[in-house]
Amino acid sequence: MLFSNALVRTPGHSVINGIDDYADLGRPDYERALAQHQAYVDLLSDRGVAVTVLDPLEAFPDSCFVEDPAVVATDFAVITNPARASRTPERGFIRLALEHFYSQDHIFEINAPGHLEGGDVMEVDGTYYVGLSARTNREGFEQFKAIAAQFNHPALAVPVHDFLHLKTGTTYLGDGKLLVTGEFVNHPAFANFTQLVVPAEEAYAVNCINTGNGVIMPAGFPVVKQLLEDHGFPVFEAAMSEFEKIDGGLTCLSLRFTAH
Ligand code: CIR
Repeated sequence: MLFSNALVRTPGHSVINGIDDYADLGRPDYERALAQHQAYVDLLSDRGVAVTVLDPLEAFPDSCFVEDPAVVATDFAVITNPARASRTPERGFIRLALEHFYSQDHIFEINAPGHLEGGDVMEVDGTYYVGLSARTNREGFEQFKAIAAQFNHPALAVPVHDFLHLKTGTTYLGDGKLLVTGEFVNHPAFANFTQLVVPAEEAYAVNCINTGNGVIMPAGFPVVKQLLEDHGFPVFEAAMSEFEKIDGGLTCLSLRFTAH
């Protein structure tokens, strides 16, 4: 297994007011979002992951997307500085949760004028690719790079133009295999990877999680499902329609790490 633990946060009723900068699919249905979230937790648990479920935060509509206010590694955690004002306070709450898993001196912070969101951080075998996007600026990247360097992890910046986050357009499956779509197809930063190219009409499904015990992908994307199966990955599908409506992908709903 590639990680032993996952942290998730149950969506509150306020999830219906989540930020929607990209999708044009209407507002989420709360009850359906809750059911999809529970199914997501069950899928991770069934794959052998120990899932910690945090209480909803009604004041923060996007707080179920726990991937953004933190980056978690084996040896350290970084509390990020989400760029949108409605999300910035999530950092304090995620810190409280991570203090159960990391000692204080292994928890670092990104601070203004730096901004960084975890959706922009893709770890590839100890190297961090960090998207410079509408949510992550150069200063946030430089702060993150300095923290990662303390633990001998390199960090590389990758400009993101067409997606919310880096991982909205590419995710790493391990073993040199990268799912890519849109601007990341044949991108020079990823020249040394085996690229699994996701067609534009299934771009949402580029955001997958390899548990090491099967790949979890969004339900309803047959081309990507076949692509993953052709590369030897057992596939497990999660219904994500309500989170897709507010630009949330599969990885956004969890922080994944190996507790020690
Ligand atoms: C937002 O715009 O911040 C949320 N509605 C969606 C966050 C998605 N997070 C992610 O891709 N890591």
